[in-house]
Amino acid sequence: MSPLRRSRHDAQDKQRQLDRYRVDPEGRLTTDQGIPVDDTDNSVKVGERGPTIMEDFHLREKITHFDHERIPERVVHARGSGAYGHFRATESLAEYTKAEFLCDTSLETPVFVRFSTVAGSRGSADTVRDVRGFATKFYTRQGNFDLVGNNMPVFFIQDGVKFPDFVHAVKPEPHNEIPQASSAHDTLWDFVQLQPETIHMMMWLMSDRALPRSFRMMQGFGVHTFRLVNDAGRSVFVKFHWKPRLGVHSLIWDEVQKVAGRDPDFNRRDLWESIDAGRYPEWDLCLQIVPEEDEQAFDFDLLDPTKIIPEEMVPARPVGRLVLDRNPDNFFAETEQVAFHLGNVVPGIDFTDDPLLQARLFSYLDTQLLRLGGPNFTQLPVNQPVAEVRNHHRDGPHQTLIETARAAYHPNSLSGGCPALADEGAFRHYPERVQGHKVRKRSETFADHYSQATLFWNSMADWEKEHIVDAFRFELGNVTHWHIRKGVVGHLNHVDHDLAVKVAEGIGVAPPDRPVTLNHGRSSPALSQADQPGSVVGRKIAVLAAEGVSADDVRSVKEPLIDQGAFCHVIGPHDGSLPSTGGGVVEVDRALRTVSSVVYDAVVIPGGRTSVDILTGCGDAVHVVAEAFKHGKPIGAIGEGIDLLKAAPMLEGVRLADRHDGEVADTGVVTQAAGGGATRWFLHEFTDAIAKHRHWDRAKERVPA
Ligand code: HDE
Repeated sequence: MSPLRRSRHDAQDKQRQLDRYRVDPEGRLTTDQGIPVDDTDNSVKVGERGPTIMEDFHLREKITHFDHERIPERVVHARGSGAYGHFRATESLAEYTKAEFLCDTSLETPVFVRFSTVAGSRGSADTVRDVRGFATKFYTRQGNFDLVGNNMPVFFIQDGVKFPDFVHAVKPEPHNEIPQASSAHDTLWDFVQLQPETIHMMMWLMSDRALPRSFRMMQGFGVHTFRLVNDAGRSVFVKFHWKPRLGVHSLIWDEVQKVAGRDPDFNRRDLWESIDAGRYPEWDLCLQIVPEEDEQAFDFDLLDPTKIIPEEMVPARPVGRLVLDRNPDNFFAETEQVAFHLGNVVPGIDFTDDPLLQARLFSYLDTQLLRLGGPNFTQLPVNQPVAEVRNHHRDGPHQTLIETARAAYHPNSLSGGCPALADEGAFRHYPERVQGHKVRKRSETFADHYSQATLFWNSMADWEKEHIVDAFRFELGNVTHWHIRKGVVGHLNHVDHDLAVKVAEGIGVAPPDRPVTLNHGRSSPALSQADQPGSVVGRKIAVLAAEGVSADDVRSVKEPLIDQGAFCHVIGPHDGSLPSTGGGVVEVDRALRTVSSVVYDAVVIPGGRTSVDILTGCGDAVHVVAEAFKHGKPIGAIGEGIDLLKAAPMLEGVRLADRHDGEVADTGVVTQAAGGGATRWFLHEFTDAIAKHRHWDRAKERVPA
């Protein structure tokens, strides 16, 4: 079979597997035993007002099943959402690996990806300050490969034995289970000040990376150094990166707190709606490859998961493309029951001695046994490989296979010796040479906890630095023990003196009077979120309108934005339609009371005298504009719409179009004085402002929001 047909085959196989388990919602109601049921509203009683009888097997079965509907939530990464898609290599990596899905550019490998927050419970809000999980299951022809990564390239600890300590510290405090899904409390920062290996990761956690605008706009990282092994048995070290086609973009702190109330499902909804609308998110798989002989070539240890390899030292080379194009049918069956395991690797991909990675190899299978109730969870449709599975495992809870072979052991003669051992294509562990004494110790090469935290700080744009300082002030401002606040400031003084002073000044701690370590001055531009690629695809735009709005202005903005892939909602004072200038009507997509500026990426105000007068007199509408301005979002106004901007308390220093100056774009505020529909200039400037994501160079401090 040609490779292309084979690859279609794999995707179809996965689809067929999933289809086999789909339950047809049509047909008549039955019990689990298939017995028809004609009344599920009344239990069987002795007389109409009498006691219910135990004999009612439908009642008993229905209630019992309900009582057992929940499984334990993941101890970390409990809240998540997932999607199916596919991966295709864009160049052959046969020089480095024998993993077929990375070598054959004609293969389309089906995948399931689950994104998650880490600390919160299943019902917590999406937009909390946290790391995001980015776990990918590749259903390859050589078996399942799970790349279980995060949206930050480093981790809090260096050795897996510290993981329970770290998780206990960041989870809600044990006496009152407060705070939910937040790191702003004493136990986490106590752990941080006593465990300086956390500092680099804390810089990432305090940065905007912890507040992603969308899963579609998030990078992913394998974090650990892995190995690739080629056909000849030669190995190289590798770091895995996912780079989103839409660029890396974030929300800001004031916004995420409001979104958590307005739409706690913000990121989940965004992923779902984008895929539903055919705006499929895409990522490039990029690899940093390091020859084995360069293992010692860096001033950090490649095995230390609190370190990155700066991309300026080893470029991240794009080698493949991931597309997510299908939402699951059933959240529990698929997204909740998907079971990732770092130890699921295919021939050509292997582990290193990173002590965090090594502990993870144990943890994932162990946790699935508890969470999914036994060892047969690989038979669940979402977990089943497309590769054939044959072995001597037998029985266990929820066994669905009906094994027909008599011999469940190897070697055997009764089943003809089957299944036979693989002769080719078997996974063979890389024969790394290891020698040493058994010691409970950490390598000296793991001792530098500050240089890369400084590198991160130096690489930030001014506005990113401002957000980091604000985040430290907020988090430490919630810590009640002063020695903890002081301890953290002490560590920050090793990262950068200016940072330590600014944080200290905001939290009532005496600022350090001199630096302990001199800032090395190095930076890595790849770490900053400034100058990211951007686009209007999947962006949500609010069009503020009321009775008497200009239908031409609405249409001329909405249609081209939708054509370019944006979601565009007319927000009106109420649901229904609005009479417009010119006689027609404009349909309202969302009533103002059900939304807020924080769930949109940009706001535009069409003209129409009456409409603008109504909006100017409406506090909620004025607030939408002021808040969008405060959050750095693009704002557009046409004709009389400009008057609403003037009514919002924000115009200090912003230039607006007037009769002499018909079109002005200033710090993301795009205005066109003439009505009668948006001009090409307006559309170009406004879409460009949306693609830039946010506009930080505004005087917004005095704007209340
Ligand atoms: Fe995990 N981690 N982890 N982790 N992890 C889990 O597995 C664990 C670590 C990551 O969407 C658990 O099925 C240990 C690093 C993701 O289902 C558990 C250590 C990275 C997900 C577990 C780590 C991750 C998990 C909880 C330190 C980034 C969600 C439920 C030795 C590279 C997967 C589960 C999903 C989930 C253990 C550290 C990523 C308990 C012991 C580093 C994305 O097994």
